[in-house]
Amino acid sequence: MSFSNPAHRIVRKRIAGMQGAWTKMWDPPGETPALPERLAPTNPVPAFMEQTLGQDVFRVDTPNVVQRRLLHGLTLRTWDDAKDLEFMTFRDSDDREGDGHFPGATIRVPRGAIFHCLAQASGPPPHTIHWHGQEPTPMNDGVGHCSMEIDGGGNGYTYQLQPNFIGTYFYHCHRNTVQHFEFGLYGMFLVEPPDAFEGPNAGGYPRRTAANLENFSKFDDKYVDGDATWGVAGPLDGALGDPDPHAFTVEYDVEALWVLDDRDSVWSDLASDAKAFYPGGAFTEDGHFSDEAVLDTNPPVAALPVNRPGVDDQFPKGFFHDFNADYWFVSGVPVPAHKGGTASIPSGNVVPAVLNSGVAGMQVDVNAEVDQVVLIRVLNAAYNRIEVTFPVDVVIIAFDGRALGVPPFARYNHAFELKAGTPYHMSTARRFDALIRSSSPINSFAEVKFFSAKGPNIQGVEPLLVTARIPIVINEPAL
Ligand SMILES: [Cu+2]
Repeated sequence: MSFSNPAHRIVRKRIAGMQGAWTKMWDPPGETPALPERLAPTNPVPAFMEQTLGQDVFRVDTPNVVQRRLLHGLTLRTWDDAKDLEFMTFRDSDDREGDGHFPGATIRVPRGAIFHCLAQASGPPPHTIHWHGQEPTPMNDGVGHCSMEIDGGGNGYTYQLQPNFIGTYFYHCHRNTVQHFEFGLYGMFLVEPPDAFEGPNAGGYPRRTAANLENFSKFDDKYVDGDATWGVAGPLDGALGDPDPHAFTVEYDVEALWVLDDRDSVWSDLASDAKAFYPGGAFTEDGHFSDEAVLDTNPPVAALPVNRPGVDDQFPKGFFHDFNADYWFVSGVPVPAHKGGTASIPSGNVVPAVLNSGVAGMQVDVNAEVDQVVLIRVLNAAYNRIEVTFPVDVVIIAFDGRALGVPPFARYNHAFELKAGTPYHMSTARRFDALIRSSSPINSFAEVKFFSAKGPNIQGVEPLLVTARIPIVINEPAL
């Protein structure tokens, strides 16, 4: 096949005259419209954070409302001191000190709360927040072009949804997703039992998550069974309207977050600005965006405002079809390996409470005690397919946010044991929740293999790019 063959050229359609079909892209509203379904928010977590962390750290501006500003640039030096990587991050306006983190702060919310998130942007380009795996109204779904996009001109948009399934989700900008998600504009969204932010353990552990462990007796003392028909919504004791908030949940002592990600540093070099691939302006020969006319190129390129969408657009040459990861991360912790290598992340990584909705002690690498229940939440945020292999038998209790064997999905699946050494395959954006409860000490590693997104090579082999090792240490209890 030859690209000089005219038959292989793809004709680009002009969109001049089609602005009506693209209104949300060109002129997104800056304010939250008056929606008939809008309810008063009931999320207790912002107030909990203010109370627990102190107003010097976290001060609520709008009661019961989570805030996210998109986007803040963050430059991080690579582990090998070879390059600066540009990240796109959220900032929480209520967080007095925070200035953007990779990945974004984890949002925890009790099941059933009316969740509001005020999302503010500083576009153009506009942004969205997509609540991956939640089921909001279309206006609140946060998919670019298909729902509200947030420009920088107004007061932002308040997303509304009610999370109804306890589990592991994430949120991300869904505008120019190949760039904005890939550059780090995402965070975890964890749905917890309705009473998760009440009582003495609200800011720590143990906590509970959804599971059906009726076939796994080693969790019997930590597990509350539920009604096979009613699930979490109905009566255990026969009293409709008085459901047990812990039906079909298990108590866990230790929580670890494995957000598995990769970066192509060439993308960072060539599209360091969110305006890359946004119409308007011009790109210099070295690929950098300029609001000014660029006169040193040959021929000179005038930077024009997009008064006539589809006519004035100027885009750089594309490269987002060609992803070549060269840096890898586990929940923001660099994997110190180059392509083809194997390396462990260090031990002792703990997520600060301000980045975990006020809950202190969430781990990355696992450090637990014998007989403790360890919950590992795994997200594949990489562009590539990955495989996760544990050094110990684990029980997979949930997949993509939905707990296996828990009504209303109980008839179609069940929690299952994944034997030590068995690779678990994941494609992009997928999640699973795994439980470990070991009766003997462990000092080992889980392995995460990152494979090329390009699929099998001509020999039929899918290239392995890098292997990350995550420490799993389970000790005898300290005396
Ligand atoms: Cu964005």
